[in-house]
Amino acid sequence: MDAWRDNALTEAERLTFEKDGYLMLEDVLPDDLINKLEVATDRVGDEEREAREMTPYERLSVMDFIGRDDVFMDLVDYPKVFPKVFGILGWNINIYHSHLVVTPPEEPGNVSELVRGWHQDSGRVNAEMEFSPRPRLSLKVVYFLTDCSVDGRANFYVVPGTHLDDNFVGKDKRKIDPEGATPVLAPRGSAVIFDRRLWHTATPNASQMTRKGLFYGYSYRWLRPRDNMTVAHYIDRSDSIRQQLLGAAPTGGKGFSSPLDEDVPLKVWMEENLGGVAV
Ligand SMILES: O=C(O)CCC(=O)C(=O)O
Ligand SMILES: [Fe+2]
Repeated sequence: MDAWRDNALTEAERLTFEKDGYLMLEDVLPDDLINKLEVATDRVGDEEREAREMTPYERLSVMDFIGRDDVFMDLVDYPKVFPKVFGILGWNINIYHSHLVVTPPEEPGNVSELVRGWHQDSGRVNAEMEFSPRPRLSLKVVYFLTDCSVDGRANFYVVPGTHLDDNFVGKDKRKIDPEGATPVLAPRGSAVIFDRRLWHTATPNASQMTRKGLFYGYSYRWLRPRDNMTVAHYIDRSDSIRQQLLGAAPTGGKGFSSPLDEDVPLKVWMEENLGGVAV
């Protein structure tokens, strides 16, 4: 895991993330890995499209996908990206949610309504947290398997720097682009890390190219998972840090909020490799 040390979050990256609410990392996935991820994504996508009786043109989102193929596990603690995640959130974390999104080109002849759905992530968390600005609590990493470096390809849209503005988009304005709406121009093989509070939306695909993205959500271990996290079949095959990230049960009842070292091997690794870890 020397690679984790070599890829630690830099001060410049931290400042970008704190200022903009997101961070793009280009060229993190090599071609052979992207190809394997694409095969697995297509398989899961085809299975779901059939089960849900969807047309080939509809946007497909599959939650809780990471336990559906070995290759998806490679991204849980991916060396070029995961150090950024623990650099931002610290060590008491796990994956709490995942989704795989396939956005095909629109049906020929269909005039896109360009519908947006501007939001902050996490549903009721935003309604029930009384403090403003609301706390970060979680973030997502999106791995782009297809090239979104050009606008119009179902790009992930954000308004940079809005993560501390709880009311940036009013309830009745969620379907139109607010001022500052920006496509994240992410090339194939890049990863984008975003703060759950950043105002963002999916967009329609006006191109001839299917967009494929894999979303990995990381949160503090004391937050409840946002999907079923069907990964028990991977626990025995995983090293201890990956077990932590997959949400392995702690040694005792208080282990999510007051963990022992055995519950959080990532903490031990950080102390041994990065020197004195705070709190
Ligand atoms: O598919 C997208 O571009 C956005 C999905 C989204 O809103 C999310 O993952 O939180
Ligand atoms: Fe979202």
